[in-house]
Parts: sequence; structure tokens; C-alpha cells
Amino acid sequence: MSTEYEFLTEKNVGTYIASRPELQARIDGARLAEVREIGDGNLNVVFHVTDADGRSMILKQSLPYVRMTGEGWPMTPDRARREAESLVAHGAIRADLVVEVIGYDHDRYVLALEDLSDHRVWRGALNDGEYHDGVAAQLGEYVAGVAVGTSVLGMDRGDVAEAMARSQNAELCVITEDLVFTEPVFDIGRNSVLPANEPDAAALAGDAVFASAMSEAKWRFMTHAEALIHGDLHTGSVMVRGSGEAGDAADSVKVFDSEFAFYGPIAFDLGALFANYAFAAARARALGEDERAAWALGLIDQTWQGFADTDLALSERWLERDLFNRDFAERRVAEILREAALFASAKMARRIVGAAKVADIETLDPELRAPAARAVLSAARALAARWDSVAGVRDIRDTLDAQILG
Ligand code: SR1
Ligand code: MG
Repeated sequence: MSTEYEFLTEKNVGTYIASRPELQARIDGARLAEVREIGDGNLNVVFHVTDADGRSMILKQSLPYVRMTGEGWPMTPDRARREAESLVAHGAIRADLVVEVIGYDHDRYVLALEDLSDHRVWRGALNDGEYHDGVAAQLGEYVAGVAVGTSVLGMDRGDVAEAMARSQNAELCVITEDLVFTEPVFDIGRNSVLPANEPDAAALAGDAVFASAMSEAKWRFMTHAEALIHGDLHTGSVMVRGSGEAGDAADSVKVFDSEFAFYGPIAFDLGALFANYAFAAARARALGEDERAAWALGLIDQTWQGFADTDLALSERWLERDLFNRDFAERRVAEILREAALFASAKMARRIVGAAKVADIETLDPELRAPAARAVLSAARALAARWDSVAGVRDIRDTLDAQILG
């Protein structure tokens, strides 16, 4: 794979579009009115492009390194293909919940996507105090669709084997294995916390129960090839549209940014969502918005219910024609919940002590940030201590309520 390819710039993007018929059919590269670089993620460059007729699209290009750190951290640009292919696979299952892929360029690692400028990133909306009812439940449905639709539950056995081979994503999985599971316990120099949180980070790193849980989580992440998971399903990987007022449902929800996709444990996506709801709750609590903090933790129940109901309903079709019966399906769902608690613990800890953080906590003033970070770390440790005995979503809620709502 070549790492010598031309990067998109505000200047050359028009010529690039004009050279790609599938893009030129949707926007006129020769008559661009506006080009803006809007990337705010850790890895890629992203352009928002509008032509003279007001037609627009998003072009996302992978660089051969991690944008967050620069050329010192090389990274395969082929990650853009994993994103393109997983978005297409997920869109085939739930087109209503996944951003549309307009095209993918294998030579320059450019992914063209529908413009969702009338949406906003859910994390930003949450941080601004918006609600967007129904998003959490729909994300649970999306995860269930993927759990069944890309696994042996919903696909031909041979097709699953081929999909697994195509979706190997070792380099990005290693990022997750290092940043999410290993480094919260063993700092290799990338971790950081506020001085006030240094004792909390040290307590986390010295917690043998947490370390043991992280070894279990990492093993499962590396070996449980269940379905083509999103792989980075935080609230920054979801766009929402709607008034955002309390009581108003979002009128559109779109998942994007799935470059970490691979055949992995489906609970990893659920755990990521649960952890991000915990960040939203810790932020609200820090700001003295206790009712909102409780609401944010309630999103866990909504995502879980959306997942469990849909997963069991989708599995019904498959139960009829195979050995696996309803008892098995229910046992599987119960195990996914336990595992989601385990992964949520990892995800909570990594965003507080690890290299890649979240705006929910980082944009708080330091005197509010330190206690919020401490509460999230306490919640991570409490979940790590009991994930294996979680018997219902209530157990997860009780644990997080106690640590975050106080
Ligand atoms: C170097 S990439 C850091 C993080 O950004 C992505 O959103 C993933 O969560 C990854 O761990
Ligand atoms: Mg991302």
C-alpha cells in the first residue's frame, strides 16, 4: 500500500471532484462556491464542499499518520476503506441510521459522504444542554441490527468468513488495545491528568481488580469476532437533527466515522455508548444540573432496551431454522450486557487518564473538571469490580448513579 499520494487541499479539491464521475454527478467540482476544512477528530482531514448551485458533500481523507500527533505516529491510510465498507454494510441494514457513502477512492483514500450540515454532532449537542429524545434507543437498534445482520445470525456462514477476512483492521485495533485497555493501567508516557487527579490516576493504575478486568476486556476485544462492529461508537460518532428541546424527538440520527470497524465483540459498541452517557452525566453534575445528570444516565436504559428488544426480535427469524433456541438468544443477550459493563469501565477510564480525551470533561473549568474526572474514574473502578455479576441494566445504573450522581 502506498503512502505516497496527493493530499486534498482547499485548492485542489475542485479538480479532484471533477476527476471522479461519481462525485461530479452530485456536485460540480468546476464551480465550487466554498471549501472548508472541518476535521476535528484525532485522525483525518475533512472538507465540507459546496458548489455554485448550493449542492454539497463531505470529503474525508486518511493521512498516512495520526493527525492528532503528526507524522511521528504513522498509521495505515487504508483505514478509510474499513470505514467506507463498514458504512455500506451497516447502511444496508439500517439506511435510516447511517450516513450515506457517495464514493470511495482506493488510491487517495478519500471517502465522499452525504453532507449532514443540518445535523450536529451529538456530543456537542449534549454539551450544550440539548436532549434529542429517541437517539439513545435508536442507537441500540442500530447496534442490534449490526449484531444480527453482519454475523452468522443473519448472514450466510461463508459470506461472514469473507467479510471477516476483508475487515481485518489490526493497526486500528492495536490503537484501541493500547489506549483503551492497557494504558489506563500501564502508562507509557501518553497519559495525562490534572494535578488534582494524579492520586486518582495512581489509584486506578494500582487497582488490581481494575487491571484484571482490563485484561479480560482486552482478551475479549481481541478474540470475540462476533459481528462487524463500529469500533468507536462514542457520542462524537453520531449526528442528530431536531430542536434539541426537552421532550422533542430527534427527527434524524446518523452514525458515521467507523474506521475502527472490525469483527469484534458487539458489546464494545454498547459499552462505548454507556461510557459516553456517563461523561455527559458527570459534566451535568459538575455544572450543578442534577436532573440532567440523571437523564443522561437514563440513556443507558434506552440504548439497552433498544438493543435487547431489537436483537431478540431479529434473532427470532434465525431461531426457527437453526439449533440455537430462544433460551440461547436470551443467555447471549445477558452476556452482552455484562460485557458492555466491562467495556464501559475501560472506556470511562481511558478518556480521563489516556491520550485521547472528551470535550464533555475537558471543557469544564479545572475546579469542576477535577471532581468530574474523579467521579468517572470511581465509576470505572466500581463497574470493573462487578461487571461479571451484572444481572440487569439496573445493576449498571445503580453503580453509575452511586458514583456519578452521588
Ligand atoms: C490516535 S486515535 C485516538 C482515539 O481517537 C479515536 O476516536 C479512537 O477512540 C482512538 O482511540
Ligand atoms: Mg473517530
